[in-house]
Amino acid sequence: MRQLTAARPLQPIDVNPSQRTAVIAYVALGANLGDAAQTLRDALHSLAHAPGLRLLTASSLYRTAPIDSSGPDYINAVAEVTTTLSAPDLLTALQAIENGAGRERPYRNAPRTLDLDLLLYGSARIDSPALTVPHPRMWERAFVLMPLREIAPALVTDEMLNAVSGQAIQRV
Ligand code: A4P
Ligand code: MG
Repeated sequence: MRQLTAARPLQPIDVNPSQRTAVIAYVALGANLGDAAQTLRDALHSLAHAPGLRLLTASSLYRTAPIDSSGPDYINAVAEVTTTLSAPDLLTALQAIENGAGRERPYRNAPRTLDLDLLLYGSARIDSPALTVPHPRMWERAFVLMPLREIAPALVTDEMLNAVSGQAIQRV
């Protein structure tokens, strides 16, 4: 039998993302420049086909008045995905889809061709410089809560919806 030689230092195991447990995540989609409805449909297609992501459900599209923002009305929606990506890698994937839609960032809350925000990542609470989950402003916004309630009713109570009932929103 072969003798064991001196132990080598342990190497970190490179976990293949495809072997990670899948997590359910919710993504908010918003746009108010160009053909916003078509951009959101294209973004849902991208979410369905990006590596490490599967689209489970998409809400209807909603026309919404800008909140703390300017320009034309927004089109908003929420998607439920399952992913084997870590939360930071999911954010990177979302930003790649935004960039593919010609997203520019002249200033915060500027009108945009496409914004993809990570609302929830399983039950994770994340507070890093680049990523805060749950999204800190999601509970203040009808353009998030209405589509989220449509696809995940257990996550949005009547009280939450009542709190944003003054915000203009209409299902497209
Ligand atoms: N970041 C931190 N946490 C997150 C997260 N959970 N998801 C960081 C996504 N990004 C997150 O985002 C700025 C930085 O936030 C990123 O670099 C990321 O590391 P951004 O998309 O480049 O800029 P932004 O969109 O101007 O900022 P943000 O925070 O997404 O804006 P908000 O607060 O989400 O507001 N009105 C209507 N009717 N519909 C809208 O969709 N959207 C906004 C954007 C304002 N008003 C709106 C709408
Ligand atoms: Mg954003």
